[in-house]
Amino acid sequence: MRTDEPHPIRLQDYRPPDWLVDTVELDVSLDASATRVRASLLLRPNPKAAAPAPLVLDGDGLTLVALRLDGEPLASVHYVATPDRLSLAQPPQRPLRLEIETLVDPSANTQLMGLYRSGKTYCTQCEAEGFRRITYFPDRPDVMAVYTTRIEADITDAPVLLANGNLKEAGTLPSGKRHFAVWHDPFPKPAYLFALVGGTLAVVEDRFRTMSGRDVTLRIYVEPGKEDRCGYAMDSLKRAMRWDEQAFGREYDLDMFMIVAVSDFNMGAMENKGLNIFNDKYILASPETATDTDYASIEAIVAHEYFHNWTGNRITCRDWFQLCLKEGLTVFRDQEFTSDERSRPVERIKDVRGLRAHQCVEDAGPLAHPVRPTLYHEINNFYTTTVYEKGAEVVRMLQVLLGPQQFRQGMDLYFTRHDGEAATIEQFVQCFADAGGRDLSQFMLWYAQSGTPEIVATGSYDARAKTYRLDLAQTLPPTPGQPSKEPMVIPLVAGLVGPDGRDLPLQRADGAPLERGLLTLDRPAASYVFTGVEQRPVPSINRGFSAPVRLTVNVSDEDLRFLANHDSDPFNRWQAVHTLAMRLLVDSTEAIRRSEPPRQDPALVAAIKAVLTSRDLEPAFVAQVIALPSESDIAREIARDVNPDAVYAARQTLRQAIMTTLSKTLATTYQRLSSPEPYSPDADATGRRALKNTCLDLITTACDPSAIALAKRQYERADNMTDRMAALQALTLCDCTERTAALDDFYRRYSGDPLIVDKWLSLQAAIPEPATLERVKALTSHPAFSMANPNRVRALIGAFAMSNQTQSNRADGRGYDFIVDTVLAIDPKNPQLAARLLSALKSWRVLEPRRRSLARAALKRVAGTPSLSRDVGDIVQRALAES
Ligand code: 0A1
Ligand code: ZN
Repeated sequence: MRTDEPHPIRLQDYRPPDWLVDTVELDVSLDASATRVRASLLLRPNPKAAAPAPLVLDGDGLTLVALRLDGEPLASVHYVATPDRLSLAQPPQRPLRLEIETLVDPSANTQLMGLYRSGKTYCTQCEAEGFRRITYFPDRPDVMAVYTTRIEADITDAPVLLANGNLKEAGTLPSGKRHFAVWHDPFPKPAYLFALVGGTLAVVEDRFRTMSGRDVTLRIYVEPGKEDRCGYAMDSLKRAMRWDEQAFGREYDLDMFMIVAVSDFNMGAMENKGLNIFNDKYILASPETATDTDYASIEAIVAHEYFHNWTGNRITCRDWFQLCLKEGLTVFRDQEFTSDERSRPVERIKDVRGLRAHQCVEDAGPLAHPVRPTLYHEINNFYTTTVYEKGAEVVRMLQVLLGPQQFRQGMDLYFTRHDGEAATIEQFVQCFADAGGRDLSQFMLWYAQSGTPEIVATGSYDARAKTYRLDLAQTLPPTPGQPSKEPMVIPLVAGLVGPDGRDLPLQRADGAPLERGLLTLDRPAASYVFTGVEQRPVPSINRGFSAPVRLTVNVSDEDLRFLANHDSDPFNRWQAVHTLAMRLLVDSTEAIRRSEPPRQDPALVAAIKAVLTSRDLEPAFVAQVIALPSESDIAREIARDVNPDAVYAARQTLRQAIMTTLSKTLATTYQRLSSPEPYSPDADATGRRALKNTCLDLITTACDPSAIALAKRQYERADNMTDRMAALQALTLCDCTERTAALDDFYRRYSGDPLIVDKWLSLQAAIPEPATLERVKALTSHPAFSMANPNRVRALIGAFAMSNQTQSNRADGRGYDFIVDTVLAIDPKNPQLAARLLSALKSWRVLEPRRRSLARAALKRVAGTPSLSRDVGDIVQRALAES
């Protein structure tokens, strides 16, 4: 493990590299346990660095076999090679060629970083610091080189040989047993975008004509036999390519774009230049094997990786602190793509729900960090929802502030000004400052200050003066390392909704209209007065979630119900119902803890009924409205002294009230949406299924026999995985014989398909019953489970830790013990996976005292374990730190 490196790494210590690499020629001879890698690097001193400098190359667990300088073997007095570093103390200060031979063992690589095997396939993962596990190299993103890769392998072992760029040459060696392929990527790139693949793979091919009329070959490589499950990924890729041309003027730049799907992968996918490597979960889909959610993820992730070609690859990051430069921006772009392909309001609601469920929780806990961190111990731990999703929100705010046209001009400027460079956030934001002719220095605080800003909005109507006054105040809570903060620039899109449901014109005191309804709060507090307001309006603030803040407005429940019916902004229409439900659920949770009866709110149920029966709303939107705040949403709102059992009980009470009061409406909606049409993954059909299955979920709340029969019927008759899974999920939430039968049947049907077995594991891990812990433990010995496969671990143990609030937070602490035992078992093999699992415990401080101390004890046990990986060590240190 890499323990001897100097840590932490700080942004302020950034220095340009001493040496640059112009070209890399790699010759990789694949072998299961002894792959020989010959790297020939053309290096030169960096004119921007202080010369003369030693030459220090990064390594990670490497064995040096041979070293030559300018064609001559280098005597051992001239260099020092350790597994982690190759250094030449006094290299000649001129361009030089270094030839390095290393031996690596892909079969022994359980970290899934560098060159490893997924099944029998050889593949690589180099982001962030995996290339140094293949050869010695200045493994930092500001060293960009042109790569030529020759791969050699046994023909039977690896008939397909792929690397970045275009295929230059291929052939069989004289023995007839081995063959080779040479790939050349003309675009200079950082080492983290390098990839190669070798194996027995089937290919699905298509074509795309770019806007300038060039033909690009598109290939998706999968395990043989799975070719018929690549159609949706290919279709998504072509739509993403077209969209990037239309929305951003960005064209693909190589003759070939390849995707390889593998079964063992630490993350979702990787944007290696011209050769994306994917977790097969995000490629393979057919109506019988994938749910609507799977289809949507495939579309979003294929697009995300493709969009990286411009935001990440052509323009990369100067250093890893700038990770959000590529990730926040690319998430913003994939969210925009999905909004254009599907329903914009529904996507916004889903994205914000995700942001609140994950990012706001991270921002409120011990792992909070700025969108651009300034210090890290282990960069792998910064592929976070803050860098990705909050990073996307920050880009979105630039768009809100500048308006769509100037925003696009800023993006164009960024692409022309920085193409081929390794850039910084300052350079990115400067493009928008230049395009918009404005000073964005205060805006930079969004990158530097962690924590979710809290906004209090107080509105008051003066009937005599016909004015409406809005007082806004912002505070930013302290976060680790940041006890006090500066006021931020907060773009709040607002409207005043008149009694007839229409927006009133927003006229400032000086008579000027408020452009785009945008209030920009850039001080601790500000007041806005609107004139000519004839009747008392209801304020609708932060429309479309224009700023990622926590907003409290002094509106009554009655006003919220009015907004739920009338707000012209669909996001705030959804938000109004969500806020009403949240108010009730928080009150009820507190009542239950005091052993009092939970509060009932017939008016909320009536508001839900109004949405359910409204004919002008799209089903996907209605599904979002009736999907109540989750248990973790409620816990986040309560924020301290949380008892997950009380939260669960409060939520169940509201579900029961909806189920009993609206049983007819739910049943008719369910029936109306049960369509005999063949399955299609398009947005409309997906929305109808989402609403139907949300109704089913409510109908089965009390597990009464007729509801169970309905779920059972849906399970048996389903012609697609979405409906079958939804029915199985409803059944798993009821302790009944039908549940056991359906779970057994599901396994029998799909035991040969690991991605479907994952669904079976996740459903069982999420059952909110005390027996679940033993069930999950037993499943770890099931033949279908493997601790070595990240998808299996996330499906079973990740689902237990992250989506089962009552059982992972059992009052006896055994949930924490189990999670921690698993983390410690996985850590020696796959530290990244272990660290991610451990971060499920990050919110331990919000729990009620008993659970809090049990969770702390479990974390302390991790902290006290010798030889932790840097990944797990870093998470546990931060999780326990007193801030
Ligand atoms: N850049 C990828 C995410 C990614 C990061 C690290 C990985 O290695 C374990 C793999 C993928 C993305 O944003 O899609
Ligand atoms: Zn990405």
